[in-house]
Amino acid sequence: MLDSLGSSLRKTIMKIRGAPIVDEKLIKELMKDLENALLGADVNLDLALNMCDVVRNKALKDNIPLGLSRRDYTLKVIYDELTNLLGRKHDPLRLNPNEKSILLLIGIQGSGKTTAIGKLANYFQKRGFKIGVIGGDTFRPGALAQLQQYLAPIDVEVYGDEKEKKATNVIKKGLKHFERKKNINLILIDTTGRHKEEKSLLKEMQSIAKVSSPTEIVLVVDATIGQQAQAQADAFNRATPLGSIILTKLDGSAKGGGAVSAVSVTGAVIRFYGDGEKIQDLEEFNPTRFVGSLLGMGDLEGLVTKVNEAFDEEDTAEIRDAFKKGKITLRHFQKQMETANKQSSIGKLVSKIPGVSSMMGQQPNLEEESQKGMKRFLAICGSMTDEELDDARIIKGKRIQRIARGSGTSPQEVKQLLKQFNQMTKQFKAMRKMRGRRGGAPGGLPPGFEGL
Ligand SMILES: Nc1nc2c(ncn2[C@@H]2O[C@H](COP(=O)(O)OP(=O)(O)O)[C@@H](O)[C@H]2O)c(=O)[nH]1
Ligand SMILES: [Mg+2]
Repeated sequence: MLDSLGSSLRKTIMKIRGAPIVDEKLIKELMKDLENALLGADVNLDLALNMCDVVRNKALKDNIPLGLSRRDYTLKVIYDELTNLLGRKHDPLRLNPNEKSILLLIGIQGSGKTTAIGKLANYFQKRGFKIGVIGGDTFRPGALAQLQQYLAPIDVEVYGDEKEKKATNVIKKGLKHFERKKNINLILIDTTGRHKEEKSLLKEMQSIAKVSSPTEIVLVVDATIGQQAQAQADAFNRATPLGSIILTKLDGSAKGGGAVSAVSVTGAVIRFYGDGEKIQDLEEFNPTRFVGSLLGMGDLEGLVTKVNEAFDEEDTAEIRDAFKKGKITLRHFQKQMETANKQSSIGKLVSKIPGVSSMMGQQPNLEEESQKGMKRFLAICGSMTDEELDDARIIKGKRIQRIARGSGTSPQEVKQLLKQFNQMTKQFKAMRKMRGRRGGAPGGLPPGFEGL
């Protein structure tokens, strides 16, 4: 899944980054791509269409936060909605090392229970737990040997009894065995799961849960079944409040996206996913990180944080209000520049995504220049008093000298900034008049103020 869904999503992202303009036509096209990518991964049709609708509406209709491009905003919306689709919240499995925790693994035959037992043992051993495993699969010949063999490299004790045919008996005995061992603080129980469907599986679960009082019951779901996982997850989720889910075989499955979204829609918690046959092939399921790795963007989490910072509704509203009243001050410009400053670091983050900078045909020198100008502007404003920021007209003579000294610039540079500011306010006033005449349609706004 990480390959097929990931690569089609990455293509979509590249398209956004590479397009000369992000307009309605492009967004429509992107939504078609997104839809195909999701359906190709066996995501349920309604879920996929709904997600595309949300992205389309947000990308086209939302007020783009001040200082952000529609491009970055659209990217963030896609990221958010994918995260929503694939997991909603991050809910890691936290076990108390001072208690004996018991995890009971259930799941249909071949779903990957025994493998998951080994992976969990390895995972928690690395985190300082002392683990005991109970081989509760009394049905499949050689099941105990498979368990012992898989666990051999990490030196974990496996309790089993080949002669005992009743699973609940083995489990009872195993629990007694580990009860005596004071240092063991995590017991993992493997089960048979010779079932092909949920009903009998849940019955078995109930009888084993009765004799083992597990801390958590973990349903192991094979992700290659795609959106069919929903029925299993749903029945399980309703049967036990102790439940969580491990999705296996996400490495080999083209339908993984369908499985993840189908489980997530039931509200069941996915704790881990398996992405290989080896004992270390277990990942904590963190939706944000998961989507990040799908999109092949390690930096995307950083991007989202930056975008969220830039999305300061209050500031936007305040500046919009000032603009309406024709009362733009240097302080508004300062805020605007601060936002733009944040945005340019977003641009930097985005450009770190492999291949993006060449597609955007970036000119590093130009960016550096504007960066310098922005820094200078912010330094000059930073040396002004509140009074000056609110009314630039009073900035003359000695004040100019003082501001230049305080900001490490020259009086010429301060004057230059004031001149620019005057020109801007004139432009604003002219625009307000035009806007009034045209009945509200905003004309072309000065750079950086498009979001107003
Ligand atoms: N590629 C891949 N194979 C897996 C994964 N988890 C389990 N398997 C394989 O799936 C098969 C069934 O696993 P097993 O643990 O015996 O399933 P059980 O019947 O539920 O105990 C084995 O061949 C495992 O190697 C996984 O995350 N990725
Ligand atoms: Mg097994």
